[in-house]
Amino acid sequence: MSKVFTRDYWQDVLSALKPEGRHFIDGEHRASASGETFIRARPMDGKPGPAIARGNAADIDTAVTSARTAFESGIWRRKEPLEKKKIMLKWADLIRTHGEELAMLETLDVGKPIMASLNVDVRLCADGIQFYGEMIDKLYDEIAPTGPNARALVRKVPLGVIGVITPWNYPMIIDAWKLGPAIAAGNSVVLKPAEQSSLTAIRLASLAVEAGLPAGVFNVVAGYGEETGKPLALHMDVDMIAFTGSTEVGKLIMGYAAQSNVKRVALELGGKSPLVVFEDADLDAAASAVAWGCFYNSGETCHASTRLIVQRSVQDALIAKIEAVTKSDIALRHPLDPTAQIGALIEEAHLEKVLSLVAVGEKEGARRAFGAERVMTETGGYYVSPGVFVDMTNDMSLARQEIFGPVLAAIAFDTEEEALRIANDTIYGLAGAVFTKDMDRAHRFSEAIHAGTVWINTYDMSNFATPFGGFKQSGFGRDRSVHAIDKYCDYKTIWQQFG
Ligand code: TXE
Repeated sequence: MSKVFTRDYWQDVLSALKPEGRHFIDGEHRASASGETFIRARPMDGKPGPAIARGNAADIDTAVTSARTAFESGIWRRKEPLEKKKIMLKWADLIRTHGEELAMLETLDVGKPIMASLNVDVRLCADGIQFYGEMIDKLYDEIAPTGPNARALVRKVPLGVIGVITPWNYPMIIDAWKLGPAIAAGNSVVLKPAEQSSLTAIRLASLAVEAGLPAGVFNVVAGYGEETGKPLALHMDVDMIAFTGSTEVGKLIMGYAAQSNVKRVALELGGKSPLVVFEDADLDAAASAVAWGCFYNSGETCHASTRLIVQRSVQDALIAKIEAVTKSDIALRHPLDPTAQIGALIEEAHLEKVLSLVAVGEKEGARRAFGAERVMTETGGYYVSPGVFVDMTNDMSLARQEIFGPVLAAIAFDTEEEALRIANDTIYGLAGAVFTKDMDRAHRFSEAIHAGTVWINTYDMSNFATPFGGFKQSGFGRDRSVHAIDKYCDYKTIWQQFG
């Protein structure tokens, strides 16, 4: 019989939870060298969360030394590929077995609905570790063409120590996107989770060791960006930083890499993705895609479809359908309510940022069609209802700035050229979509939108086989797919001469 998840059930899981907030370094939990911790308000109700170790440069240094020692010893990278694969697959299984616990830790930190944490975040995290685990014994090196008296091996070798800095919106999924390929390639990792969401990263590390990953291969140092992320990115013994976060901090990371040891950098940054709807489109399908594409995870999604670019003749009809879908399908409720489709925003400061951007938008002349208001104040926590603004032009701040909340900017167009110009008029290039029944136009458009992913007549469909990442100021380097492994490796030529 399948389990019935009720709010009481999840409340019991939460009551029994004992979150571990210490770093995970060299195979064990450790307090900060300074002894300091910090506490955040829980997004779901504003009550104090668990104490988290407050890392600094000393903790980063210890973790990097542990990662370097593990790498140089060869204890992981020189292991038989089949053995490494078994460990990664066991790790993925342990993530699934501890799914409810991990889901609750994620919901506690982030405020997203518990059923989404369980069915989406935990599942995709485990699938990601499994995907890269399965690749380990299928990676071949190359032999380059040479003359008859030579043999040139082109080996793909791990880089060494990878620093991973992650955001708070999808902590477990983004961790897996980076840990999977980095560790499968034979590297050691020091992960610095966002200060808002440390708990699942710390638990993933202890589960990795339980699965058999040698101590030091995967370390987690919790803490603030300036205090832990910066020393990690400036560290002279870190070979690469894989970062997901804001474009602003992404630029700092490039600077730190240049100021220190020319470490490599891969950046997955912000977005302001266009979703273009032509008048011949299936408006019901488009309305559903727009609403889910923009409002899922309360809009705290880098590739959210935040700019609706809609042909003027169908604008009113489409907005009415988006409102209907949003109100009937996208239930905003307490995150422990199993019927919740969206929950709280990450923290009070972020809620205020979202509401102040909305206020600026209204001052600039954007008209609220519905929503985008603070709600559920009686529960405590930080809740904003999904909302849509119309009468907009693409130069208004609601259309240009990443809001990272459930706020859609709708901009009308008359011609295909105008739609394309508006779609590409952004500093970002993470994702985009076009809705039309004219397949010639769909393909023309999908080629012309400058973005790492373009969907036709759908939004946010993906799997592990497809690369994810951005053009322009959305960054560079791709997560997911077999190609993600390449950025954690370097080519090494070994030329052997005969006779
Ligand atoms: O991101 P930050 P924040 C966007 C989104 C959001 C805004 C701010 O618009 O509203 O960014 O979010 C670490 N050196 N995205 O402030 O600051 C930090 O501790 C080294 C889009 O949370 O970029 C965290 O681990 N590290 C995005 C990580 O960087 C530093 C997801 C991201 O934090 C650092 C998140 C420093 N000087 C926010 N300063 C996406 N692409 O999905 C901070 N960090």
